[in-house]
Amino acid sequence: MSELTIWTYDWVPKGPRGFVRDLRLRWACEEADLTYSVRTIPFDDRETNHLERQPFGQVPFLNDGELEIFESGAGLLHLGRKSDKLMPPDPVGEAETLQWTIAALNSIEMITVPWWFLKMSGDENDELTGWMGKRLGQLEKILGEREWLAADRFTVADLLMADVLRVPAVRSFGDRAATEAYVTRATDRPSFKKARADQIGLFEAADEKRTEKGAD
Ligand SMILES: N[C@@H](CCC(=O)N[C@@H](CS)C(=O)NCC(=O)O)C(=O)O
Repeated sequence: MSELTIWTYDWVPKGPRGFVRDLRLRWACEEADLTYSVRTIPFDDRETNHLERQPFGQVPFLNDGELEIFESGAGLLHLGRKSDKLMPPDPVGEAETLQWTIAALNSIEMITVPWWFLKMSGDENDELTGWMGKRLGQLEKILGEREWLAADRFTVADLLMADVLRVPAVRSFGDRAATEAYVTRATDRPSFKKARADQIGLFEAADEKRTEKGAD
Protein backbone atom coordinates (compact mmCIF):
# COMPACT_ATOMS: atom_id res chain seq x y z
CA MET A 1 0.00 0.00 0.00
CA SER A 2 1.58 3.27 -1.08
CA GLU A 3 1.86 6.27 1.13
CA LEU A 4 0.06 9.48 0.19
CA THR A 5 1.63 12.79 1.15
CA ILE A 6 0.01 16.13 0.33
CA TRP A 7 2.40 19.08 0.22
CA THR A 8 1.41 22.65 0.98
CA TYR A 9 3.00 25.82 2.36
CA ASP A 10 4.05 25.97 6.03
CA TRP A 11 2.09 29.21 6.46
CA VAL A 12 -0.06 31.61 4.42
CA PRO A 13 -1.64 34.99 5.33
CA LYS A 14 -5.15 34.88 6.79
CA GLY A 15 -6.97 35.76 3.51
CA PRO A 16 -6.32 32.55 1.56
CA ARG A 17 -6.73 30.20 4.53
CA GLY A 18 -9.43 27.68 3.76
CA PHE A 19 -8.88 28.20 0.02
CA VAL A 20 -5.33 26.97 -0.63
CA ARG A 21 -5.64 24.20 -3.19
CA ASP A 22 -4.14 21.47 -1.01
CA LEU A 23 -7.69 21.47 0.36
CA ARG A 24 -8.84 19.76 -2.86
CA LEU A 25 -6.52 16.82 -2.25
CA ARG A 26 -7.29 16.66 1.47
CA TRP A 27 -11.04 16.67 0.66
CA ALA A 28 -10.65 13.87 -1.89
CA CYS A 29 -8.67 11.70 0.54
CA GLU A 30 -11.29 12.31 3.22
CA GLU A 31 -14.14 11.37 0.85
CA ALA A 32 -12.38 8.17 -0.16
CA ASP A 33 -11.06 7.22 3.29
CA LEU A 34 -7.52 7.26 1.92
CA THR A 35 -4.82 7.54 4.56
CA TYR A 36 -2.59 10.55 3.96
CA SER A 37 -0.19 12.88 5.65
CA VAL A 38 0.45 16.57 5.03
CA ARG A 39 3.94 18.04 4.74
CA THR A 40 5.03 21.59 4.13
CA ILE A 41 7.57 23.71 2.30
CA PRO A 42 8.45 27.24 3.42
CA PHE A 43 6.10 30.00 2.26
CA ASP A 44 9.07 32.36 2.27
CA ASP A 45 11.06 32.03 -0.98
CA ARG A 46 8.18 29.96 -2.39
CA GLU A 47 8.84 31.12 -5.93
CA THR A 48 12.18 29.32 -6.06
CA ASN A 49 12.46 26.94 -3.11
CA HIS A 50 10.59 23.96 -4.59
CA LEU A 51 10.80 24.36 -8.36
CA GLU A 52 12.05 20.80 -8.72
CA ARG A 53 8.67 19.62 -7.35
CA GLN A 54 6.33 22.28 -8.77
CA PRO A 55 7.78 24.15 -11.76
CA PHE A 56 5.66 27.26 -11.08
CA GLY A 57 6.57 27.54 -7.40
CA GLN A 58 3.02 26.73 -6.35
CA VAL A 59 1.24 24.22 -4.14
CA PRO A 60 -0.14 21.63 -3.87
CA PHE A 61 1.80 18.63 -5.04
CA LEU A 62 1.36 15.01 -4.11
CA ASN A 63 3.49 11.96 -3.37
CA ASP A 64 2.09 8.50 -3.77
CA GLY A 65 4.99 6.36 -2.63
CA GLU A 66 7.75 7.08 -5.15
CA LEU A 67 5.32 8.77 -7.55
CA GLU A 68 5.35 12.58 -7.66
CA ILE A 69 2.49 14.66 -9.13
CA PHE A 70 1.88 18.41 -9.31
CA GLU A 71 -1.31 20.29 -10.39
CA SER A 72 -4.32 19.83 -8.13
CA GLY A 73 -6.42 18.52 -11.05
CA ALA A 74 -3.85 15.84 -11.87
CA GLY A 75 -3.68 14.92 -8.20
CA LEU A 76 -7.46 14.62 -8.01
CA LEU A 77 -7.65 12.37 -11.07
CA HIS A 78 -4.86 10.24 -9.64
CA LEU A 79 -6.81 9.85 -6.39
CA GLY A 80 -9.97 9.23 -8.43
CA ARG A 81 -8.36 6.16 -9.96
CA LYS A 82 -7.72 4.81 -6.48
CA SER A 83 -11.31 4.96 -5.26
CA ASP A 84 -14.75 4.37 -6.75
CA LYS A 85 -16.02 6.91 -4.24
CA LEU A 86 -14.32 9.62 -6.28
CA MET A 87 -14.66 8.29 -9.82
CA PRO A 88 -17.09 5.60 -11.03
CA PRO A 89 -15.23 2.64 -12.58
CA ASP A 90 -17.63 2.10 -15.50
CA PRO A 91 -16.51 3.68 -18.82
CA VAL A 92 -19.45 6.10 -19.09
CA GLY A 93 -19.22 7.28 -15.48
CA GLU A 94 -15.46 7.69 -15.76
CA ALA A 95 -15.71 9.63 -19.04
CA GLU A 96 -18.33 11.96 -17.56
CA THR A 97 -16.15 12.52 -14.51
CA LEU A 98 -13.10 13.29 -16.64
CA GLN A 99 -14.97 15.74 -18.87
CA TRP A 100 -16.46 17.68 -15.96
CA THR A 101 -13.14 17.73 -14.12
CA ILE A 102 -11.49 19.30 -17.16
CA ALA A 103 -14.49 21.63 -17.60
CA ALA A 104 -14.03 22.88 -14.04
CA LEU A 105 -10.40 23.71 -14.78
CA ASN A 106 -10.47 24.76 -18.39
CA SER A 107 -13.92 26.29 -18.95
CA ILE A 108 -14.71 27.76 -15.52
CA GLU A 109 -11.54 28.30 -13.44
CA MET A 110 -9.77 29.47 -16.59
CA ILE A 111 -12.10 32.51 -16.46
CA THR A 112 -12.82 32.90 -12.74
CA VAL A 113 -9.17 33.18 -11.67
CA PRO A 114 -8.13 35.99 -14.07
CA TRP A 115 -11.49 37.75 -13.45
CA TRP A 116 -10.88 37.64 -9.69
CA PHE A 117 -7.27 38.72 -10.14
CA LEU A 118 -8.21 41.78 -12.21
CA LYS A 119 -11.01 42.67 -9.80
CA MET A 120 -8.60 42.52 -6.85
CA SER A 121 -6.13 44.66 -8.80
CA GLY A 122 -8.83 47.34 -9.14
CA ASP A 123 -9.35 46.93 -12.89
CA GLU A 124 -12.51 48.93 -13.62
CA ASN A 125 -12.90 47.69 -17.20
CA ASP A 126 -12.84 44.07 -16.48
CA GLU A 127 -13.72 42.65 -19.88
CA LEU A 128 -13.77 39.18 -18.46
CA THR A 129 -16.98 40.02 -16.60
CA GLY A 130 -19.21 39.41 -19.63
CA TRP A 131 -17.48 36.15 -20.45
CA MET A 132 -17.70 34.99 -16.86
CA GLY A 133 -21.43 35.87 -16.69
CA LYS A 134 -22.04 33.82 -19.81
CA ARG A 135 -20.18 30.73 -18.57
CA LEU A 136 -21.66 30.85 -15.06
CA GLY A 137 -25.13 31.32 -16.61
CA GLN A 138 -24.66 28.21 -18.74
CA LEU A 139 -23.55 26.25 -15.69
CA GLU A 140 -26.49 27.58 -13.67
CA LYS A 141 -28.89 26.08 -16.22
CA ILE A 142 -27.22 22.67 -15.96
CA LEU A 143 -27.15 22.75 -12.16
CA GLY A 144 -30.84 23.60 -12.18
CA GLU A 145 -31.47 20.25 -13.86
CA ARG A 146 -29.23 17.88 -11.90
CA GLU A 147 -27.86 17.39 -8.43
CA TRP A 148 -24.29 16.42 -9.42
CA LEU A 149 -22.42 16.94 -12.69
CA ALA A 150 -21.40 13.39 -13.63
CA ALA A 151 -22.90 9.91 -13.36
CA ASP A 152 -25.85 11.02 -11.16
CA ARG A 153 -23.67 11.04 -8.05
CA PHE A 154 -20.96 13.04 -6.28
CA THR A 155 -17.58 12.63 -7.96
CA VAL A 156 -14.20 14.28 -7.93
CA ALA A 157 -15.55 16.56 -10.71
CA ASP A 158 -18.05 18.04 -8.22
CA LEU A 159 -15.34 18.42 -5.62
CA LEU A 160 -13.29 20.47 -8.06
CA MET A 161 -16.18 22.45 -9.58
CA ALA A 162 -17.54 23.35 -6.14
CA ASP A 163 -14.08 24.41 -4.99
CA VAL A 164 -13.76 26.70 -8.01
CA LEU A 165 -17.25 28.16 -7.47
CA ARG A 166 -17.01 28.71 -3.70
CA VAL A 167 -14.41 31.50 -3.96
CA PRO A 168 -16.38 34.34 -2.29
CA ALA A 169 -16.19 36.86 -5.17
CA VAL A 170 -17.28 34.18 -7.63
CA ARG A 171 -19.97 32.80 -5.34
CA SER A 172 -21.57 36.22 -4.93
CA PHE A 173 -21.41 37.04 -8.65
CA GLY A 174 -24.97 37.47 -9.94
CA ASP A 175 -28.07 35.67 -8.77
CA ARG A 176 -27.58 31.96 -9.41
CA ALA A 177 -29.80 29.96 -7.03
CA ALA A 178 -29.07 26.49 -8.44
CA THR A 179 -25.33 27.09 -8.31
CA GLU A 180 -25.56 28.40 -4.77
CA ALA A 181 -27.52 25.28 -3.73
CA TYR A 182 -24.88 23.11 -5.44
CA VAL A 183 -21.98 24.81 -3.65
CA THR A 184 -23.84 24.52 -0.34
CA ARG A 185 -24.59 20.82 -1.01
CA ALA A 186 -20.93 20.09 -1.72
CA THR A 187 -19.46 22.12 1.12
CA ASP A 188 -21.95 20.68 3.64
CA ARG A 189 -20.22 17.34 3.21
CA PRO A 190 -18.32 16.30 6.36
CA SER A 191 -15.19 15.55 4.30
CA PHE A 192 -15.05 19.14 3.05
CA LYS A 193 -15.54 20.51 6.55
CA LYS A 194 -12.76 18.35 7.94
CA ALA A 195 -10.36 19.22 5.12
CA ARG A 196 -11.03 22.93 5.57
CA ALA A 197 -10.69 22.84 9.36
CA ASP A 198 -7.44 20.86 9.11
CA GLN A 199 -5.95 23.33 6.63
CA ILE A 200 -6.90 26.35 8.72
CA GLY A 201 -5.59 24.58 11.84
CA LEU A 202 -2.21 24.00 10.22
CA PHE A 203 -1.79 27.66 9.24
CA GLU A 204 -3.02 28.93 12.62
CA ALA A 205 -0.53 26.71 14.42
CA ALA A 206 2.19 28.23 12.26
CA ASP A 207 1.25 31.80 13.29
CA GLU A 208 2.88 31.40 16.67
CA LYS A 209 6.23 30.18 15.35
CA ARG A 210 6.25 32.96 12.79
CA THR A 211 5.60 35.63 15.44
CA GLU A 212 8.45 34.17 17.47
CA LYS A 213 10.71 34.63 14.43
CA GLY A 214 9.53 38.25 14.19
CA ALA A 215 8.05 38.01 10.70
CA ASP A 216 4.65 39.53 9.68
N1 LIG B 1 -3.02 25.15 -11.45
C1 LIG B 1 -2.44 25.00 -10.14
C2 LIG B 1 -2.63 26.30 -9.38
C3 LIG B 1 -1.98 26.22 -8.04
C4 LIG B 1 -2.06 27.52 -7.29
O1 LIG B 1 -2.53 28.56 -7.81
N2 LIG B 1 -1.62 27.46 -6.05
C5 LIG B 1 -1.59 28.64 -5.21
C6 LIG B 1 -2.12 28.31 -3.83
S1 LIG B 1 -3.80 27.86 -3.92
C7 LIG B 1 -0.15 29.06 -5.06
O2 LIG B 1 0.71 28.24 -4.86
N3 LIG B 1 0.07 30.36 -5.17
C8 LIG B 1 1.37 30.94 -5.02
C9 LIG B 1 1.91 31.44 -6.31
O3 LIG B 1 1.26 31.29 -7.34
O4 LIG B 1 3.01 32.00 -6.25
C10 LIG B 1 -3.10 23.84 -9.39
O5 LIG B 1 -4.31 23.67 -9.53
O6 LIG B 1 -2.40 23.10 -8.67
